[in-house]
Amino acid sequence: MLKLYGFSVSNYYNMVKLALMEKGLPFEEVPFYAGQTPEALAVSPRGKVPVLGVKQGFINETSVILEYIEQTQEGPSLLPADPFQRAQVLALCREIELYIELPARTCYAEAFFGMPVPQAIKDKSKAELLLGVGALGRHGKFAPYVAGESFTLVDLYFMYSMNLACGVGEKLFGLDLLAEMPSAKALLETLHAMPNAQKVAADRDAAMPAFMAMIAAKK
Ligand SMILES: N[C@@H](CCC(=O)N[C@@H](CS)C(=O)NCC(=O)O)C(=O)O
Repeated sequence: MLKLYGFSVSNYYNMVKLALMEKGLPFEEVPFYAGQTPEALAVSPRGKVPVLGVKQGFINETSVILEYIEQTQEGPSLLPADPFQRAQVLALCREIELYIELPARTCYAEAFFGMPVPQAIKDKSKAELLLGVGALGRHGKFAPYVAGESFTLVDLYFMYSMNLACGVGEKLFGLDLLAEMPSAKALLETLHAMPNAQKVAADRDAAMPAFMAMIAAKK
């Protein structure tokens, strides 16, 4: 059986978890906080989660895990068969990760964990986020899903990166990043209301107190 290593508070972990659930695949969750110990690095070369355990070994990096699952497992496809449409979905995933998730992530410490982030980093994050959201507005279709008619891998990136980026925008910059994208905003709500997404959120909420205690202990 597939093993999903990571923790329920991780947004990247939750992208893979929801993909597995939407495809109706059995999997085992293995609690794993990663980090820089030799044991963790033997599972995840950069000490990040998630990691997928398969019979031959470990697969890291969310985008690679998601494509591996698509290529090897049963269940509804989360990538278009047409190569051009598939490229659009994969480009959108990359754009969300590089231009929304990563700039927002530089501010998670202050936005979500009360740990101040230097102003220069916040300024850079804000500028990059605005450019990233602009790109998503130009490339995304939101009709009704990010890439068009079907739920695809980019909806996972959108759900779990955009919600945190919106949190950063609101808490640190007083900005509604989706103010000019009403259909994107509506989609975000619809996606998070999906039954499996609700289960993922319930697991995240249950795991949050222990995670916050771990962060507080590290402060
Ligand atoms: N590029 C990685 C990023 C994964 C990532 O940043 N995961 C976070 C949790 S959401 C993590 O492992 N953080 C622990 C750390 O950086 O030490 C991927 O796509 O899987």
